[in-house]
Amino acid sequence: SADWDVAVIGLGSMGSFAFWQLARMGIKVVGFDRYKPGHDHGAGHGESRIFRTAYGEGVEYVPLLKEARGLWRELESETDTELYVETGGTMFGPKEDDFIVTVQDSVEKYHLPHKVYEPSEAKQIYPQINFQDNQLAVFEELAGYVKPELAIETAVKRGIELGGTAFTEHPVTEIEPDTDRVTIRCGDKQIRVKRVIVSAGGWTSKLLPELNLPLSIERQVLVWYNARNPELFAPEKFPIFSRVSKGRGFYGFPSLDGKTVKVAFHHGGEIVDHPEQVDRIIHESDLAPLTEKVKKYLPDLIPEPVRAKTCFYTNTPDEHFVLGFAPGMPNIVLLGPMAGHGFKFAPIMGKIAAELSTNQTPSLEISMFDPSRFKNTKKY
Ligand code: PYC
Repeated sequence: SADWDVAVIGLGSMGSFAFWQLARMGIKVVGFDRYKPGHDHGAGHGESRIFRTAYGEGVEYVPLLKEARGLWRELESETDTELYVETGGTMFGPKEDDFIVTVQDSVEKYHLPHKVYEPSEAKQIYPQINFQDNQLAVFEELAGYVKPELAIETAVKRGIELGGTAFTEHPVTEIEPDTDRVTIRCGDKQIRVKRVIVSAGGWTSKLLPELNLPLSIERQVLVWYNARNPELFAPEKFPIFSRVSKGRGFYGFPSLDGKTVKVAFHHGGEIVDHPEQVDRIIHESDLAPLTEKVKKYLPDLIPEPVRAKTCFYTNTPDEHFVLGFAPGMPNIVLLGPMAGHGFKFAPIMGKIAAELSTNQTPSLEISMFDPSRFKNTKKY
């Protein structure tokens, strides 16, 4: 017999939500994390994460996002905790950019509340952003930010309240599937379960090296700048934004503390093999290029960084997520990695992983995330 029905390995951005969903379904669930949920060693920290539904990464993501938005609200109301603040969002970049074109396709196909502006009109609405002449701006209403550390802690806590067991600061060292059960080793603990959800982010390849997943870990740096007039950047007045460009995007948030504004580059970071190799020291070379972007696009910020933190993405070659049964391992569900744009989806991804691990049909279409699509792809 199995001690628990389902084990979730990694109670971070995705696993915390799978843990909550399983406990909510009345499943005997056990979760493990090498750190304390809400920690800053992985990819689930930084105080704010973007939520948006007009999705430049693919129109197929929109139904998942609509469902995710509802589930964010459900966790909030179950726990009486504010986790998602809807500020609206603006995506802007060259008119012909694929991302901007797909953002427009998604708002049209799914009738998402939005407006499309030329730069001069956009500047009148958000004078805090210096939109450039060749750019188009799409404003969407169903966008804002979520609070990553608080969300992870809240999902785990709620899962425990609903009957889940969590072993935190317990690194799992081995996952061994046999015909109808999976053995998990963690220090001197050894447990057997029916199904395992691996939501270990950057640690996935270390836990399941035999899958040879072509993942790469990319260092990112989050930087906070003081606003000259913080009122202008209050969440009621300033949206999340994403300046889209090929290669290296630039994004930011309203002020959460009434003083500073967080901005960062999207991609363009150093690639390493393992999360522990991510350089957590901040260098002048991390800050200077971002400060140039601040000067160009956000002239109301004082262009001197006041705080910075590192983080990382675990990328896939096609930049789409991983969600589905591990190839050749019918008792193991891979929940991620999420290729640097997954946090907003955590509640729906967690729910679908919970469904897969309990033999239910996934509530939404996920075939584009099938882990077996990398069969013939080498690590890059
Ligand atoms: O999905 O908008 C996003 C995002 C920004 C930085 C990382 N992901």
